[in-house]
Amino acid sequence: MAEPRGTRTQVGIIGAGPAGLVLALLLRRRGIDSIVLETRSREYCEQRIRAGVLEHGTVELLDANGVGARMRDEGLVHRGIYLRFGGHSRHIDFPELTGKTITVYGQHEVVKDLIAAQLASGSPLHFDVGDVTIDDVDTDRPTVRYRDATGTPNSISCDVVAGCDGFHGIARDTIPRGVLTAYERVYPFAWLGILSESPPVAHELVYTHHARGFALFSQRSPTIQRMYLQCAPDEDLAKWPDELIWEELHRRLEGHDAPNLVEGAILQKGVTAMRSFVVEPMQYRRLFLAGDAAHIVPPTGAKGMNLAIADVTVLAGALAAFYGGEGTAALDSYSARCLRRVWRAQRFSAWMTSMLHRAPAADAFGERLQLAELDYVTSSRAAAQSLAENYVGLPLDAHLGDDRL
Ligand code: FAS
Ligand code: PHB
Repeated sequence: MAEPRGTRTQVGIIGAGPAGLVLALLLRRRGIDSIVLETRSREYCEQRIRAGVLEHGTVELLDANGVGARMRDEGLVHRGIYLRFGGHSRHIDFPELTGKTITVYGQHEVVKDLIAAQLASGSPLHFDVGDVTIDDVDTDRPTVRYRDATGTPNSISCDVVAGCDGFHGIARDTIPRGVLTAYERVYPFAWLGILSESPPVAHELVYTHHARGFALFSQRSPTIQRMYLQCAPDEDLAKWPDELIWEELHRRLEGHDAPNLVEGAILQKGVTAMRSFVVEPMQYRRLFLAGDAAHIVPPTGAKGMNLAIADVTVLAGALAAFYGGEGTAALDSYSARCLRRVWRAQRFSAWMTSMLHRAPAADAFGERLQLAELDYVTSSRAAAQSLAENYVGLPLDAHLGDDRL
């Protein structure tokens, strides 16, 4: 076995999802060195279909940091969403309520753009690594050890390690037992998602509340759609032939002015579990957790990827202060600053989820409450503005600590 080759960098980044790649980009723009380690292949990361909605602040951040060109060309700028219930669709007008818009652009497209930028910059990004561990995390010089794509052992001595390795990564579990407190809610349903070659049902996203369950009609392009059906948490995909999926999507759209659902080839289908999860704190000594490594939101509020990017925006600023000679105050407050936004996103995502999904144990009273909530949020400006400001996203530079009324 070859001797482990020792490398040194300022920030070791574990994971090449939106969190890890945006962090590497923001650090590079500040002249801070990092190395990104990713267990999967480049192809896998670029083909993994996940989120689809970019908040206003996320779009601005990607643009401002030189990776927004294709997003601007191919992304779909949306001025609102539809909430469909009782057989009617009601529009929430984002610019009218917030002055902002969102952009529909697949997460895998964002990841492609970020990987291309990272590789073009010459900054290290290693795919297909294995056996990643974080050692000496209790010291000011943690070491990341891993096997590279050839199986050769390597080590990286860092000032700081960023755990951007998602919900199933190793960074969170590196933190000693007893340090973290986990908060979790697992929902009694999941989403059956498809990617189809078909036209959109409407010009913007349609979230539907229906007695048979929730459905979401999202988009990727004028010819590729992303749609979801609420299903059981242990749903057997084999019991969902294409024709049954289309039949159920039609049924959950039925009613007045029903949007026009045109069927087409289903290119991909899968079941996504629904959970809310947060660990506190999001840091331990020189290890900082960001994105899904620290929190998971149900996708109903389209927050997951945007929250990951918000975390690393805070972390990059704190690291710039640290390397700029301002000490560790910003690093020490990283977790507290992120968690205020994380819990605001958790609240919004849980609220959207409870308002729109049919809980298995739902009773008639509960369904009437949901319809009252939907009626309120589509007929009260104050309620609609609350939904809109959370959906388009809080400004990334919002210091949530000083916004109390
Ligand atoms: P990610 O999970 O994206 O990235 C972590 C990376 O770390 C991965 O590439 C992984 O391979 C790598 N990794 C793991 N362990 C490692 C190790 N030991 N060493 C090195 N690398 C390691 N959000 C929405 O807003 N809308 C949606 O519709 C939506 N749909 C989703 C569907 C699915 C199936 C899943 C799992 C998530 C979905 N999400 C959705 C949430 C998703 O978009 C996440 O919030 C987003 O990917 C978070 O980004 P990261 O924190 O970078 O984590
Ligand atoms: C998506 O396009 O994948 C998407 C959009 C909005 C959501 C969740 C997922 O709330």
